[in-house]
Amino acid sequence: MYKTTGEAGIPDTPEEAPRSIAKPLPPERFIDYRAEDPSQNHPVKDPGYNAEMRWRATTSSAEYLTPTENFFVRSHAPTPFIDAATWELKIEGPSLGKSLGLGYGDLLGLPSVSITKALECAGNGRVFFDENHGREAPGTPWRLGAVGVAEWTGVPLREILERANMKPSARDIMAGSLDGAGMRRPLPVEKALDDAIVAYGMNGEPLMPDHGFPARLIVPGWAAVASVKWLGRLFVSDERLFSPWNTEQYVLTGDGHDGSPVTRQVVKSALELAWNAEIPAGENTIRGRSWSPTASIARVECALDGEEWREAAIEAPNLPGAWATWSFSVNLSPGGHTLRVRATDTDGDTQPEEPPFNDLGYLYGGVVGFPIRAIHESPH
Ligand SMILES: Nc1nc2c(c(=O)[nH]1)N[C@H]1C(S)=C(S)[C@@H](COP(=O)(O)O)O[C@H]1N2
Ligand SMILES: [Mo]
Repeated sequence: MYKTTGEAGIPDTPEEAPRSIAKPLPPERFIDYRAEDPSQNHPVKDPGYNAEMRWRATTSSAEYLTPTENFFVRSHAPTPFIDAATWELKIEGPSLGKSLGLGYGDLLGLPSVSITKALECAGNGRVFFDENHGREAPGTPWRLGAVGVAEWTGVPLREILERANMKPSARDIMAGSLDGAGMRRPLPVEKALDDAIVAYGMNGEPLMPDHGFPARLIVPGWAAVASVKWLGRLFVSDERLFSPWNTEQYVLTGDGHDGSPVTRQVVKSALELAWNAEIPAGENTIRGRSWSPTASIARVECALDGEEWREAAIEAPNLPGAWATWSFSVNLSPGGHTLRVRATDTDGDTQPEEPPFNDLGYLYGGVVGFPIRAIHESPH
């Protein structure tokens, strides 16, 4: 059966595992929300196992893909250690002609694809509902580092469902996880057949334990909660399926929302600088990235200290559903500045000034003003 083991001396229960996220989280590269961190504006010890990537030039400049060791982690339970030799993905349910059980070797033997896509938490940017609009929402106060772009390798869900002779009447697929969270998150069949994959590779390597080894879903363009890690079961039904993961959590409520599950992400932007970065006064090239759930980036505009919007120079690659890097030249007088950034994708979706609020603080796509402090260079 499914076996999680405490390999590498890292046990898998919170009591025994002070780390509970397996990979190193050096403070210069991550905000570790498991610890009270007085250097943060929002010190928090939240119930999850969450680590935010820091946006800064030293860790995210030259490479298009987010290095796996810098990729954010968001888990509801400690990272489990699953033995690939005994792992099995069960595909079952009334909408299938036959049930399947795929071992790790079976999965690796099926037709595969590699896709370069963003993976982004539903709550990325949540802190700005409070900071920019005075609407505080519960949950991890992510700034903009709960996102990364990776090359994901795996088997299209379509290939697996075809092998199980899925019936045309199928509607929903419940994806079940093997970690302590026991996630059960339904995915509509149309999205499953469109572009979802069962991924076993990330940036050319097997998945790391924190990111779902041996296999996870990747559901491109959708809030990352759909991309269930440590996948153990796919249950396919003719009925709409429900669990707390699409009725209580990860739903849009309040302010006129109807309680439906979070699906598609929104356009966002970030600077490749620390929050409140200090940079030399004078001519500067500011670099940043903008991303869209489905499209490429058509335009990025920046405005310094309330001046007019001017266009940033977008660089290649600019892959749909991933991100585009860009640069913008500014002349900074010594002192504090604010650089506002607004991206528009090739579908015409733009970052609004007033993003719609929802009670749980998901899908913050609003324009953010990035604080920068320009300082005199010390004479040499
Ligand atoms: N099994 C399982 N899958 C999961 C989660 C989890 O806690 N358990 N968290 C989800 C959420 S909310 C996010 S944002 C992403 C984070 O993926 P990452 O840790 O690989 O960056 O995984 C999703 N899949
Ligand atoms: Mo998330």
